[in-house]
Amino acid sequence: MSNAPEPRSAPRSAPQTEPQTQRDAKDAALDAVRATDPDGPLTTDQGVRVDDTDNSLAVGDRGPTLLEDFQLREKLTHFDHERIPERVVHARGAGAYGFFEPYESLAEFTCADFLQQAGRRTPVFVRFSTVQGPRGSADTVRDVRGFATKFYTRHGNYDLVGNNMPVFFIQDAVKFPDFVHAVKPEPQNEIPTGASAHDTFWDFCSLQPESTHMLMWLMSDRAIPRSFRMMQGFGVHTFRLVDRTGRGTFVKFHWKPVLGVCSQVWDEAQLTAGRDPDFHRRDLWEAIAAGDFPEYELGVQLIPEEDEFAFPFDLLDPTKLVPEELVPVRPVGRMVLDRNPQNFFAETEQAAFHTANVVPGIDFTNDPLLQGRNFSYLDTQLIRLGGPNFAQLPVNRPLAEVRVNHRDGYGQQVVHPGTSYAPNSLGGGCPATMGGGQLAEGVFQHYQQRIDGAAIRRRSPSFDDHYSQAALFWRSMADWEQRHITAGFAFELGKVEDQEVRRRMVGNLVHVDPGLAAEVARRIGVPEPEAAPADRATASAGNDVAGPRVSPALSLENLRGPGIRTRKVAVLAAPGVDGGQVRAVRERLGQAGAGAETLAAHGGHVLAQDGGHLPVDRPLSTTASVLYDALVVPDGSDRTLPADPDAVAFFAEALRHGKPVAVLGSGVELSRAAGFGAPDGLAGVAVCADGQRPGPAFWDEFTRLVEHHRFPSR
Ligand code: HDE
Repeated sequence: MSNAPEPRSAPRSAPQTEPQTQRDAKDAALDAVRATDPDGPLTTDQGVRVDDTDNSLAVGDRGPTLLEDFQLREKLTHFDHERIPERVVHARGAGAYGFFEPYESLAEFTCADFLQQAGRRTPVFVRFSTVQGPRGSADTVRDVRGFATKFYTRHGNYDLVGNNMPVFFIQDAVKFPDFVHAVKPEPQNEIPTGASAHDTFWDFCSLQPESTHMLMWLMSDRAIPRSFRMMQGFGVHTFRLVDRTGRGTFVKFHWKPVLGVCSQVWDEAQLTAGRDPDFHRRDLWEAIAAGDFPEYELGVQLIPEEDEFAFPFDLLDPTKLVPEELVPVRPVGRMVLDRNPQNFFAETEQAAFHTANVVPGIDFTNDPLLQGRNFSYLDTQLIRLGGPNFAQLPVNRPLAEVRVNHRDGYGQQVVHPGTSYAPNSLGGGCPATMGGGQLAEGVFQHYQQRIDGAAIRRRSPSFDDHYSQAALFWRSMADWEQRHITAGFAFELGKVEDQEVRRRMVGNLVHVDPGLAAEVARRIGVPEPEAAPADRATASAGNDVAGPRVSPALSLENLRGPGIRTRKVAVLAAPGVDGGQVRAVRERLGQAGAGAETLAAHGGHVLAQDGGHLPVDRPLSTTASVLYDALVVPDGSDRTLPADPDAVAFFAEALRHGKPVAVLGSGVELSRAAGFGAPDGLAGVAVCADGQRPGPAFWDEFTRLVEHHRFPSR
């Protein structure tokens, strides 16, 4: 007998929580494949209605199951084949739909249709990811984050497949399998998951000094973002914009989050991985569901072709960035993510990005990493998505019309009538190519590059300088960022068993900064390396152009966003708490766009000082300070809070992780119980003394602290 509940009128597959947003063309196009009438009767794949899905067809009460049970066989067979290979890198990710709109026309530089008109919206799908870990790994590991955007433009799909760091580990795609084999878990035991702190990774990097610049980013707090909504994105390579006349302009792409760039601190990230391994995925989903749509500004660094050799590095070298002090980032549009997918597998997992998905007006350069990627992404989708028809999957389908002579293959969805070759006369010569040269609207024309040279296997000498920009990055960091980078190296190399690898890596760091190398050496117990030859800070690429000594645009200190929108604040409560204060702080934070949650020893309500019942959002035992950005300890809970180990740990952890804290009146007792005494004078802590009323000035100060995000100097 089945205990199945009665079918409901509203099926669960429909998104329940999402606010209605304006429907765009991609959303409307997906209607054609959305399961219709999911609350109708259950059927087989063949549409035959099923009377019982709980019992197999068997002989008598206790007899064998019959092969004849086609419903059982279909159900098991489909289940047996549910899994597809995960992405070989970037396996763990989360996606969202939205739109992009330019602020201005970029017609002066590119004929890309979606960049021609201010305010004209193009639907997008974005997938964020980690790199090393498998699909089920934790979100908050130290790692690079993928930031891949598919623009469904009127002239075909354009994919900007970037990362949250502007450089990469290697210069040539031929090294990618080596690099990935080294960073992935060790082959004998598949340890560690979602981490680069192991021998093979550092062995490779120590022998491959071109990775040094990227390692500086990886050891910095950029590798432990607070959320996908608060990290930058970069196209990494130098690409090329092409205008209607065929003129090219070099371009670097940047995404800047409107909320500012915020990171976790290392210990916090580690604890978060245990408390909520889905921390980033959940954050993205919940923000969109709540209508707090993540927004990023698209910026471009434009470099005229004649300036190709005007830099102290090679523009084709993906281990180099173009300092914003040399070429400012010009904001050209914004992207808003306003719709969660309805089915993770169908949409996010089956999304297939490809660097070679370009549209008229955007082209490649000879960056050897990019050239290899242009092969690899299509190739990997063939195995991952099971054949050549993955572009027909709903999430990948362009909004532009598709007319091809490709035929057949696994999972072909299109019923093509007529001929499939060119030239043909029987099909009326269709589909025809457009021809017509540069001016033909919407036709892809390859940038006409003059190339002449011998086929050689040799890295360009202009790629030789591996340390100048690593040193630039180091010099551009605030003190606390340098401390975190040092600690990052010490942690990772401290996990390396092979002493020679440790020593060699520290030897590389001398070229970045002798002080950094010496401190890391001391912490991991290897001899301090000899000083390097003079710092070649600005020389390279065969020319004498100087770069900046520091680049303030690289420091997180300068990338904080304005306001406190979407920050999460915990308010601790216990019997006797000042209920009015709790309500007031929640209201204030709400007005500023932040979310506050009241936490107590148990769920339900707590009895406040004024006799009122204060609703509790979560019991303390089910949550942790690492899941919040700031903490408020109101007046009046001093009788029980300081004796509650969960509350004491919550407070101590928030302080340790440099989070903004407001302590009001007798709330100070919790600070004492946590071993911090009276916390006056601690950076990032606002204290309202016992007997005083927190006025607007106090709450303004606390809001400023929350805006500052973290106080790592504490
Ligand atoms: Fe990727 N990369 N990559 N990569 N990459 C993949 O494609 C590859 C590189 C990036 O959310 C794979 O569909 C090579 C740089 C992102 O689906 C694969 C090289 C940057 C994603 C692949 C690189 C990236 C991928 C694995 C060196 C930043 C996830 C599954 C030549 C600019 C996209 C897949 C998503 C995924 C190859 C280097 C970003 C195997 C060969 C540099 C964001 O094709």
